[in-house]
Amino acid sequence: MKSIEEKLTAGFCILPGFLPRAGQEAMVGALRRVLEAAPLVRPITPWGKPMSVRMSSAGRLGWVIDKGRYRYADRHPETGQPWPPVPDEVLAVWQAISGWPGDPDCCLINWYGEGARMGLHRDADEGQAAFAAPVVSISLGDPARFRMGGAERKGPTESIVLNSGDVVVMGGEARLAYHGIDRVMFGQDPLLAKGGRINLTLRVVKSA
Ligand code: MD6
Ligand code: FE
Repeated sequence: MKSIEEKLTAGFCILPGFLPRAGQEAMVGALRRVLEAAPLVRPITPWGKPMSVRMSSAGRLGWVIDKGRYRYADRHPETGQPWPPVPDEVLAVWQAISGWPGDPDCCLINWYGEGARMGLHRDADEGQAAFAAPVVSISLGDPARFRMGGAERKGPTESIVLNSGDVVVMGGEARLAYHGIDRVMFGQDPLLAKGGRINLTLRVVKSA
């Protein structure tokens, strides 16, 4: 049987268990400090519905939904403060995997509670010049069913489970592929004190 990488798009890669448990715990500690300065918010979609996922960011830019528009902003929408720096533990993963000479501009932090999901989407707000860089994503906490597609929204998809410590890379042809989270298996992994799942996506941004 062909692997999901062969069937779908070149440049999509999963590194299962890339982060050992101690590294996951250290990362959660660093993220807790980031979220004290830049609290999670529940963005309202352009269709007026609150997302089920709660979001914040670290780095030069954060991804926000502002008056119904997706954009990168240099300040937190509620505190008005610049985003905290990306923790060193997170930068180390980017530096080990991305093959990109610089650091990411944005570390989007998504927190999934019980019942949260993320519809099929592309990460496409970073500007044409940024698409040469991969997106690197880190999963922490409860497992989730990740859906991976290709260049077309209506094209074939396949799903896989992402566990705590898994790292996903979407580069090359997969950089603009459709993907989403079908569901989170809430309460299965004790990494996060309140349960749930954190996903970090590290991106280079050239548009803002
Ligand atoms: C998630 N991940 O795992 C959502 N985007 O919760 C993403 O949206 C994502 O894993 C771009 C590249 C890798 C990803
Ligand atoms: Fe994404």
